[in-house]
Amino acid sequence: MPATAQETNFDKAFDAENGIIRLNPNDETGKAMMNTRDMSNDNRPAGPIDLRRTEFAPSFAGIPTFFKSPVALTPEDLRAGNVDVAIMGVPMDNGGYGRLGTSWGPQTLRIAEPIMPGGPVAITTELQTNPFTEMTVVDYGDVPVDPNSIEASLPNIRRYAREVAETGAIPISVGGNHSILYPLILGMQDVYGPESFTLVHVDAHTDTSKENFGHYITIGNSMYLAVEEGIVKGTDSIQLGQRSPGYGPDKMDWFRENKVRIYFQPEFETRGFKTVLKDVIEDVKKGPGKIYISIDIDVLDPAVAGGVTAPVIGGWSTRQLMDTIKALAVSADVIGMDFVEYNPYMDDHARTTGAVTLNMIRESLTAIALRKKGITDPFYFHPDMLGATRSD
Ligand SMILES: [Mn+2]
Repeated sequence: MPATAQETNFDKAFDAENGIIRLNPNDETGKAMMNTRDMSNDNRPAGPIDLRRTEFAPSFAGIPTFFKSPVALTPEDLRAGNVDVAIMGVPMDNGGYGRLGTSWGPQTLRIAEPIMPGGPVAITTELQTNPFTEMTVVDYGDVPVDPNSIEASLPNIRRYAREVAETGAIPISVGGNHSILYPLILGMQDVYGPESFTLVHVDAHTDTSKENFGHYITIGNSMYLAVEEGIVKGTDSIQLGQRSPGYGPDKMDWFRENKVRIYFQPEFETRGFKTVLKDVIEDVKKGPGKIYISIDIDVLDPAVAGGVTAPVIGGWSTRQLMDTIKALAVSADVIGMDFVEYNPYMDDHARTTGAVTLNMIRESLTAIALRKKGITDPFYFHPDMLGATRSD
């Protein structure tokens, strides 16, 4: 029997007049992809699972996890292991426009460590601190996302951020595109309350569009929503490194009206990087004392990190980004971080951007460990790095 007009998928899928994209909530393949599987028959005690066969293996060997960290799959694993930091992938792509490929970011970064010595045995030389012995760090696997829809992925991203934070662990989310910032900070709000933290957004783009192409949630509006929806105060919304085309006087009015603390790239160039960074730290210190840091890797210059969705000229050096991460993460209690927009399909054959991104995640782990040790100087280096080994 021929289907009537109302019964075709063509009619069911999209109601253009009302702007409604419909899904089938009963589709079993969708549930299998998005819902947590039943682990009751796994017969294992709760706690992190070490997948290493040997105490040390070079970066290219072994089962890939972030920094060869143990794996945790549930909040019970995090609690049983007293986990400090849970690194989780959020393999969300761009919803269909731009240079696609960020969904492969997390999996690629798990094997992006460039050289030995890698993994949990390595100390961060400049800071003489090993984050993997100072803290318990795990790979929390990936948040189940719907590759067809940013919108349909929002609840899982928010829930996973919340469930990690509820255990007291810090979620470090690895994108994936920047749309994930909105549900991630909603997860933080669920645990810590509205306007309870400073949000620092390091990015070539401002991500302050109201909407994009009729869609409420895209790669370009997390920072707009963070302020407009009262997740953070305007004065606790700090933006660093913005320079991409497309922001005219109307957007400047929005920054002024909402008292957003935005530091456009020309200010770094004019006043000097460290001078501006000192002001940023003063802003952070005026805030609630908790900080969420979102790093879009495209803040870096395309010459050093071109493997991103939307490269913008005139960007940061790796040194500037690592110093910024350290300054921020030792100046307040980090409640969450993300590293987004790494796109392995746009990377070079040496996977330079991937290695840079993974190194930056490592810098953030070390900075969090520094603060736990009581070091709060935003420009700290270990004295041995500043000539102390030469003194008699
Ligand atoms: Mn960006």
